[in-house]
Amino acid sequence: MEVPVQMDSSKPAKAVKDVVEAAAEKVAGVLTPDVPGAPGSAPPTVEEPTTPHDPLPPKAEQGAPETRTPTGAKTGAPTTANGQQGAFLTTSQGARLRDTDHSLKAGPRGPILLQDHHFREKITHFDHERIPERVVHARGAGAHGLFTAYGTAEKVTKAGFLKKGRETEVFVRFSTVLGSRGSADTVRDTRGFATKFYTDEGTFDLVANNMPVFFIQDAIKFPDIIHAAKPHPDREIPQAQSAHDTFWDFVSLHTEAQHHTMWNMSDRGIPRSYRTMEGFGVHTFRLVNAAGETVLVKFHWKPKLGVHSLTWEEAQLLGGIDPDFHRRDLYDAIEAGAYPEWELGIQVFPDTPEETFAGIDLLDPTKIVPEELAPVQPIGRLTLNRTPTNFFAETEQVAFHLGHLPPGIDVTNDPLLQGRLFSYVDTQLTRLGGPNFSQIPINRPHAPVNDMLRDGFHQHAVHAGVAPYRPNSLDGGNPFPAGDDENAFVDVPVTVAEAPKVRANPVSFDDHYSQVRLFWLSMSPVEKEHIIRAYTFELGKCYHQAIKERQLQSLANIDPVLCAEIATGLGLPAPQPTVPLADVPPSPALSQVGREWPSDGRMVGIVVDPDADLDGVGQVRRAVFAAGMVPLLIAPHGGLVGDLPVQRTFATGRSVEFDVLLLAGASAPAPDAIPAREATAGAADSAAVDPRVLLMVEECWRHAKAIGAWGGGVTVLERAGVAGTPGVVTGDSGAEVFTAVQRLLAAHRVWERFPASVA
Ligand code: HDE
Repeated sequence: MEVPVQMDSSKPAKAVKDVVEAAAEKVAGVLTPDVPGAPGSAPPTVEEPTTPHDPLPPKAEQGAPETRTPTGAKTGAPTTANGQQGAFLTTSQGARLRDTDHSLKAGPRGPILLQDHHFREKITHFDHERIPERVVHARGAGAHGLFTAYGTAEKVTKAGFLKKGRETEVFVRFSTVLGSRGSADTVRDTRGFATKFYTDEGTFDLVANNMPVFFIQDAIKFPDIIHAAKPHPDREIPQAQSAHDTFWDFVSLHTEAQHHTMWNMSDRGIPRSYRTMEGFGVHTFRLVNAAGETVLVKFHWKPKLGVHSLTWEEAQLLGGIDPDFHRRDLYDAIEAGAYPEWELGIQVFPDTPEETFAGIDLLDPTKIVPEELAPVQPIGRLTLNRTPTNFFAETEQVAFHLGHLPPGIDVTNDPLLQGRLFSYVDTQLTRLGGPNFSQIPINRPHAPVNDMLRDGFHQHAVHAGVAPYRPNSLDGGNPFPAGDDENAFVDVPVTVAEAPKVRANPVSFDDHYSQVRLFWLSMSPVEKEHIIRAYTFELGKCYHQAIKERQLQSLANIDPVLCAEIATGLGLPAPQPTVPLADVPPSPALSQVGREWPSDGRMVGIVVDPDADLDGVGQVRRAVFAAGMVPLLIAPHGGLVGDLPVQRTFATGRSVEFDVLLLAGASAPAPDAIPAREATAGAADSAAVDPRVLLMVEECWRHAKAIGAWGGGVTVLERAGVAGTPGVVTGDSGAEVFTAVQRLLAAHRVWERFPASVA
């Protein structure tokens, strides 16, 4: 069927309606499978369905927690068994209902009767649908996956799930720290990266962040940093950001926070995607092997796609245009089959009584060990391949805890880690309403549970036996402690040096600047410039000059150029350092620029208009899919252009959704365009380009994204004034242009477009 595409600008509404109606039949069934993101597993009908049928299956890429009993046994039931059953509406007790739209009243105009048990059940349950959001990391998104061990850690740990070839189910929850549940994804913040490994020897939770250091060295200060960073208590603003006085008041007074603060001000604070973040366990952990030998380790997640960030302007625009950007990106990538992948690695250090490596205190969570000194050794691969079936049941109810450790992995005396061992269970008691949160489906272990813990709110288990105590004879002595050869978790008997009870830190914790300088010196010029701009923006948003001056003092102690640039932006003098500048070699591994990575799951915006080379566009679209990326067609109207389904219109599309922009057509102003300046000035312009397309080009250019054009698209580049500049390619065909931009995409951005002003 040929689709008439006429854009009669005098009757835009009618023209669009005609196109939509003509295309409607053709669109059904074409749009849904093309690009990820469609809600539901079947396209809806226009008419309200009237025939009862069983619930639709989940979407193909969706998974749910494996069906286990509350005590860890496999049930064999399908994962859909925890979902709603049957074709008919029922009460919560399974009685079928005839009507759920009218409350039971004393006559059509009368009051509601107290008798209406269905009304009361429905409303009461609704009234209690919300649970407290997490006190930190409230905003997050989770996915299921698989961890496959390489076996390279076998020498240092007896953990069974790290034995060669072992596959372990996992659930990962990514998060921001500061914002409320409904806050935007792309704010400047640290990201959580928490992984639950359902190992057959007990669950292992690696509760990590995308930054390797933390603001504080002792857990007792966690409420202080969080109270300072969260919105001000009087007006409850600003939401989900650190650009405010209380945050900078705290970090400038509390200089051990300076290292983490610089990570936040760097591009790491605004990741492009969860898929392009590193993860760090932060603390040093202790591994123990079958012979009882121990090593100290730091855990690292390395993303297959490289570490890649947004620009600050992209992050801000996305906060309004698509506050769910990271969540959508994660789920769309999985749905498109571009499964996010990371390698788990460890830095290994000898377990010496000093617990230091190369002079770095391994118990200080404000310090890293540069990879150049201790390489990250890969021990397994994580693949996220299923999205949750139900956000609340899985992402919201998942409960992580650092004390969820299998035999072979143990903790150290890092005072931050020690405090976390208390906090995570404690917080779940309130958040998940009682002590039985490990029985919620997403938290159920995949190992037999025999814990003698009993009763409590929401007890799902039906325990048999009469003697949940030890020792007993009434249950035949069950359950028994596991012997040395029965794979028990044994706390490593580390010697604790005799010492007075004190509220104090080791002296080595007092160096607050040398590693911040190390991070700064490791950045490429463009990354340094981003850091300068981030500090200048954040401090510029503070009201009080005293706080800015205090923070400038810390910056002077890190680097004079950094301090001077920010001081200039703030209109304040740059102070002199009060400590000698550390003489530290840079760690090139900390920079995210200068290498090339695969581009799976990246978004390719393709601007088309009805006069574009649609055959060429079709070929490029197929090539984009074949390259494991997702093409989004952007056209003057929705529906179809030729045979091709449109995903964005000039009105709904915005550059920040794409990693690269291709222009296949000349893109004359669409009927719903707010006229360009030339038109309002009365000058007829036959070569006019839709102003929203021009804006897309300008933004992509400013954000150092590759741009390609062929055919009529080349004139758009010329109108935008970017033709011939770095990273802007043209060619005779779409295929040729796409090949060229693919190469540019491997470096993430066209970095040379902005020569940085700092060396
Ligand atoms: Fe957390 N942290 N944290 N944290 N944290 C929580 O636990 C806490 C710290 C991290 O997706 C809470 O279940 C203390 C470092 C992640 O569900 C709470 C201290 C690192 C998540 C808590 C820290 C993290 C949390 C809030 C200082 C990186 C989200 C809700 C000693 C290594 C997990 C909850 C999810 C969540 C306490 C510091 C990572 C209150 C006391 C360091 C990824 O228990």
